[in-house]
Amino acid sequence: MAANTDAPLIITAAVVGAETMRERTPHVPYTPEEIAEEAKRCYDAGAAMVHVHGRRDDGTPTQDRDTFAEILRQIRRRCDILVQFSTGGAVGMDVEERIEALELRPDMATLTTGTVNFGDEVFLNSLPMIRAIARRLDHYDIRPEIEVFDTGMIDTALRLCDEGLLEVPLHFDFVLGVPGGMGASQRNLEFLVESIPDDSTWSVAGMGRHELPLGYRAIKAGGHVRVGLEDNIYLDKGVLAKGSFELVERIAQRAEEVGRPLATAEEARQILRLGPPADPFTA
Ligand code: KMH
Ligand code: ZN
Repeated sequence: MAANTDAPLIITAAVVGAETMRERTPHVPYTPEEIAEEAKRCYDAGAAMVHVHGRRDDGTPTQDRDTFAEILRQIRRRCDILVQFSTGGAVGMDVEERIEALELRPDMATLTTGTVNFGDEVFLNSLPMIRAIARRLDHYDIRPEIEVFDTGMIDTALRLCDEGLLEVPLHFDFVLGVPGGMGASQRNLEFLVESIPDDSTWSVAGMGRHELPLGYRAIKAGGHVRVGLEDNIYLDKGVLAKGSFELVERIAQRAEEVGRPLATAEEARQILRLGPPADPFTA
């Protein structure tokens, strides 16, 4: 893996997700205030971006526009962390539901370029669905983060570039260790990094116990890192993280140990080639 360990490290905090429930950890935020408070703690710990899903007060996942508007407003009140909306939502949601909040023009949004088994369920992303999401992202001028759960999703993203629906250079996030998706080995990560065009940027999101080791690998390999309770609820074996911020702190600490500086939100905006902030709640 080509390594540029001088380049600032972007830490993305995946603070909520659609699957982690309070029954598993009491520390997962549900309400917009709770999500924004957690985003602020992660920002203070060194995160430059927060990956956002919506929840109702009882914790059930929602991609409701008004919920996302409130989350965005609450985050903007607290700090200038970059805000990335999920367009994956939860399994079973239809495309329109998944992307209705994009009209709020977050800094970035995800785009999963393929279908993957997701535990006992299926995270469905047919080509027409992917194209519809890509068109909506383009309509609002929102840069995608390509979520890669398996190798073919890179090929599909490049196919969409050929079709003119996506533009190189791309930013990829390798989501490794979902049951049904690509395994969370270092070998797989190396293969994926070698499989993307040279001018791409990338991050890794390891599931469960793989989160921190793969994050450490990415720090040394010149990539970026996503951590948080969406992907992993443990700080150490049997020790629940008290919030995503503790996982961000671990990554920040390791980056310091190996001399990799942390990206500020503004530096992350440059590295990820994002446009200026465009949402209605930007001061
Ligand atoms: N909740 C997963 C089914 C994304 O945020 O873009 C999909 C997901 C991907 O989390
Ligand atoms: Zn997500």
